[in-house]
Amino acid sequence: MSQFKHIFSLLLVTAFIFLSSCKKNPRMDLLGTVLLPKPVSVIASGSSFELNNSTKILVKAESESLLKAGQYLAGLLKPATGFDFEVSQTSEIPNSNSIYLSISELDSEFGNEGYILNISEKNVTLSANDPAGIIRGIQTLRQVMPKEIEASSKQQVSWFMATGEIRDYPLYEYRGSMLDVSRHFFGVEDVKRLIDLLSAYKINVLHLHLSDDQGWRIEIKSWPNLTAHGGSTQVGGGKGGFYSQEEYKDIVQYAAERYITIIPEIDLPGHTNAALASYPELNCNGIATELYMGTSVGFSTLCTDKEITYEFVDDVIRELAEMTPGPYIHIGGDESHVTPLDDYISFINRVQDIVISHGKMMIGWDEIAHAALKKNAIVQFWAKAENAKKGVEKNARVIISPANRTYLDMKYDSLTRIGLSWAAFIELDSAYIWKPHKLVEGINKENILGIESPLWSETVVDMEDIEYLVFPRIIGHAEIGWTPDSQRDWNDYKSRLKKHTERLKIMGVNYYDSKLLATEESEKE
Ligand code: TNX
Repeated sequence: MSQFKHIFSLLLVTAFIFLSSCKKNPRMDLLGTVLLPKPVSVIASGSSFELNNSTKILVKAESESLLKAGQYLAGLLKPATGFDFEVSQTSEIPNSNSIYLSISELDSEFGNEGYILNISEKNVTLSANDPAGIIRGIQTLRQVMPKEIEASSKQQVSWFMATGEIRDYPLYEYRGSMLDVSRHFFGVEDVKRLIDLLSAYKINVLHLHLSDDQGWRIEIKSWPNLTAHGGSTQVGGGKGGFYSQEEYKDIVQYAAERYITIIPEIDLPGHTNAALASYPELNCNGIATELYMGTSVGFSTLCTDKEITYEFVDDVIRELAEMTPGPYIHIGGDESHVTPLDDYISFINRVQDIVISHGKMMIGWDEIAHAALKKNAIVQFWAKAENAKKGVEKNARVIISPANRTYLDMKYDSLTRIGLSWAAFIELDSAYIWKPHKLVEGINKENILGIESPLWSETVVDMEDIEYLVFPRIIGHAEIGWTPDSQRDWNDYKSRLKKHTERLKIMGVNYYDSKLLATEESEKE
């Protein structure tokens, strides 16, 4: 009898071990996970993977940038999980409890930024043709995790994520935002925070509007008074500021680690009062102007028939090009209302040659389409469709930034506490429901480099203001730039965005709480 008892308890123990070893992960649905921008394809497999304190981040050996991507991921996951991830290179494909990053040969449609994210009960694998795709896929992985992952301190949460496979790549190669640091100046930390927030939505360009009538914001060693004097104030008379070359390089590097290209803009030949106030010789009458702290535009111009003007432009663009690894320099070109058109055209033609001589591609606001555009010139459509069309006729590619859809400084509605409204009120639906290739007849998908959302800062004074105008509108623009049109739908986007605001709260983003996202009575639980 006692022998029988013994066998029985042995059986019990075995059964217990067996059962606990196949403890099922909770069932979860990847298709129900909110992803912004929406990926090209999602297949759900109905189970879950649990990230825990023995999960490893492994990267395929051979690539330094892949190791960096792994460290970037560990840095994102650490604050909320408290896990000290081991990030290491491996030459074997791991099979359990790891997040494995690898460069593999994916089909050509994945390009540089596409990725495949596969989540099984045992493992997560992320593969791409290029580290840029790994960084984009990491943003998706973040959104597959519980929203608490965005917290800056340790959370008591089980880190389960739904299993399945996401295959994804962008619609447009250029998905940008712009920050005007001239009208009001924003320091390096603010710019880095913005870069981090933009990177979460797979935005890959940050255009910095570095000079305007109200302030010159980038150190140019050969013309030091530009910042010493021209950077000393801002709209409303505050103390202004500027980036030293070291600080600018630091921003460029920080952005590059997130595979974001910085595009520096020096606005020419108009919007140049800060330069004209700093150097009398740049004025036709040889007399320096006064610093300007107002907001109206279109009154200033460089003296287009003085040779020193071109020496100045050459020095500025050379120094900028030297510290800008990205392929573009933006030369402004907008609203030069006091430059006669013929002078404007010959000026832009010369500046274009200067940009090319420093190995960069020229971007300009749509007015530059009046000039003799050369190969690789890019026209940024903000105001006049006929200019953008003229650019396309001259074989330029177009960045789509129509003021009435993409200008982040436009108020949401008449009650918005900051912002302008000259182009439109832009509520979340108006920011989302449009297609770049349907805006202007004759400007088709192949003419479009991508889309960009500028934030002009006449009324924007601090990071809270920036976040209020940028979020959540830019998430819609990010989706327009990334997701195939056939997969975009306002109601679907709206319901994803509504859920996503819980995540924005944890990220500490001061987003605009639009009434369009308010929960209707019938939807309340
Ligand atoms: C127009 S857009 C401008 C900017 C202003 C902005 C305000 C463009 C190329 N020029 O100088 O800041 O409107 O919305």
